[in-house]
Amino acid sequence: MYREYGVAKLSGLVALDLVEEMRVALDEHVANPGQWVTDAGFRSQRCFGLGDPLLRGYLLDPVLGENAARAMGSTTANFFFDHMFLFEPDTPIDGHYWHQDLPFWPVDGDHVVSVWLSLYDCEPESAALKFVPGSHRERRFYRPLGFDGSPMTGDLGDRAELAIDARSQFFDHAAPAFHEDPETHGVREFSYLAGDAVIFNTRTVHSSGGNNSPDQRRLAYSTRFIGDDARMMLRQGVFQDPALLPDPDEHFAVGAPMRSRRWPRVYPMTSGDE
Ligand SMILES: O=C(O)CCC(=O)C(=O)O
Repeated sequence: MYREYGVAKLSGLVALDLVEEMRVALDEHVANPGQWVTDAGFRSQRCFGLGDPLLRGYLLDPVLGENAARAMGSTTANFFFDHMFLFEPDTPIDGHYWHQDLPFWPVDGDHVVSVWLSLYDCEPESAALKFVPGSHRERRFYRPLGFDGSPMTGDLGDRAELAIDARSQFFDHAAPAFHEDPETHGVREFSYLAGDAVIFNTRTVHSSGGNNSPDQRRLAYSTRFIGDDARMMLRQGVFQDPALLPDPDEHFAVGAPMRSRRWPRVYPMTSGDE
């Protein structure tokens, strides 16, 4: 399923008692956001979970890592980063924000995967994540835009000179409005119960349609993993999230394997690991 469609459902991934504890933990981070926050009508926050004992336990759980490794077809899975998305009730959006994740990130490869966990029940009307199955097989990316549709440019600081001309990796346009003709594009909608997840290739096009429910909250927590073939990459002229670069004292070279103390091995565990 995952290999063919670039997405697969993981029903009941997390038990309800842990879901409830995670809601509380995530709400604390919503109230006290760290550095990496975006508000586009809905809240997106990333790279905060490892400092939180409860969330850290979830993010580095070897069972989650094994799911990721098996889906990717990789012998290993390293944690890459965590990313929370919150739509309060009645947060409609104008259209969709169809996108692939990989071109926003300083990484390349097929072994890059996300596990998107829903902390509340959600339906397509209440911002359930939907997908364009098979879009991970397209070797080019749509031009990345911000969640609000604005163009994004990246400031890579000292590392800008390492970025490569990646124009051949991109179409010259952003993702089409797949929701306007869902049947032709085979758009796959899912419904989620709290604790359900989807695992998806970060080349697979995805979006929600905003939260049109007057009373249903939508909170999701994505965990990103990297596997054997993931390589460091910086692309000129597109946003390459600076939160995801290795620490400044660590070696960075385009094409090099992903090695950083920020990206701990989750699967397989070796003795001495957490
Ligand atoms: O939860 C959302 O609405 C967006 C999720 C997403 O884009 C992701 O996890 O990569």
